Amino acid sequence: MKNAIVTGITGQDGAYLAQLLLEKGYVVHGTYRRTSSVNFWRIDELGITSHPNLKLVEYDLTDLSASIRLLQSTGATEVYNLAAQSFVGVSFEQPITTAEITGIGAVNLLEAIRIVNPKVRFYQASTSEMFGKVQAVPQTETTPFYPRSPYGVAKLYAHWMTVNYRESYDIFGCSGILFNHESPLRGREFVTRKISDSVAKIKLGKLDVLELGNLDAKRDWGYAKEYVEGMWRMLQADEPDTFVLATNRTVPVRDFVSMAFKAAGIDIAWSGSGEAEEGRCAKTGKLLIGVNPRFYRPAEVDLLIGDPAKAKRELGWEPQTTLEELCRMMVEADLRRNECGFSF
Ligand code: NDP
Ligand code: GDR
Repeated sequence: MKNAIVTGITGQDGAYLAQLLLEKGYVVHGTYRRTSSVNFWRIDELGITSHPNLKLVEYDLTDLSASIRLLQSTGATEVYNLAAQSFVGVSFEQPITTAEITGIGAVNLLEAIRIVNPKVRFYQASTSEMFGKVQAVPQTETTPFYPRSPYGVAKLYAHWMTVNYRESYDIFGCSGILFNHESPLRGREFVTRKISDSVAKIKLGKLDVLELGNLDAKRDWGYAKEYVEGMWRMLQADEPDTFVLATNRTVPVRDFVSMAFKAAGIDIAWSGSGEAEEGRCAKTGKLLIGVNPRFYRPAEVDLLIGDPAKAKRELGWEPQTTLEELCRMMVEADLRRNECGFSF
């Protein structure tokens, strides 16, 4: 039986990846942090929390000794490192914690692999945030990096350490440079889910106005469930490598907002610009969207669009779900949840 570790099982990708691996017959050791109130709502929603092959393990990525014991006690042959302080906005407020978890944390696992069993295959959750102030359009595996946040810098360190362990110690380390991927399981601090949840609340009369930051930022948004399949394929390849997973379509935040309201049957009319921009219901004129500079970042990533050609060619991976379908799926899920008082 195949035996894998998934760090960050309480997160969006960890939940979907655990589900995929269980479906493929793996024993999955899913790690979660010890907190005063552990939160398994995602794996609960996917119905896998009590799966006999899912073993939940308390673990903190910043602890090297815990990383070594995790490798020893599970005997896993594949490690998917999805755990991170993953919110870009918070990384400006907590740059050192972000470096310790998101950067050094990955090296703790790489060291544990080197010490316990160098044959273990390792997936590092790298990110399009490493491209930051983009040096080429679209971005590929060879586009130069220029991160624009403490998060992006920490991820770039972890990315290069993965490449370095591959080249220095022959460790099967793959780096997946994944562009934004969303789903109904996305955290509510991220913009797409903040939007889908707020649209549902406005539709149900539970919220008046959705406040956002930079509406001009453009992102290449895909469906998370499809992206975890790409992670798995990377670790099944003959050779370890670096791959971009993306949709090759970029859309401004503003258009995603319009799309989400449309999915709830509301057309938006936009006016103004910058901090004075607003969106109103095209039919009633009611104010629904405003800009609050509180949500601006000290440095922004303006435009991301990835070219997943290498993943298609070498892994047979390509995205299937359109952004319109994804957005509708998220709004419908949040309408259902808000109708019954769900709060995550
Ligand atoms: P989430 O924020 O939803 O999940 C992050 C996970 O990491 C949570 O389970 C969290 O646990 C865990 N974690 C945080 N700190 C620690 C720690 N010190 N020790 C152990 N676990 C910890 O992220 P996603 O699922 O969206 O993303 C998965 C990975 O992919 C992340 O590394 C992210 O940076 C990266 N990525 C994500 C992209 C996306 O668009 N979603 C794109 C590119 C990369 P807890 O619940 O306790 O907080
Ligand atoms: P991102 O995702 O920073 O790309 O990182 P996020 O959804 O937080 O922001 C996307 C863009 O939307 C703009 N924005 C807002 N963002 C948030 N969160 N809240 C707002 O109110 C708001 N208004 C506008 C942001 O400025 C930004 O330009 C995500 C994370 O999952 C990372 O872990 C991952 O590596 C990258 O995607 C790829």
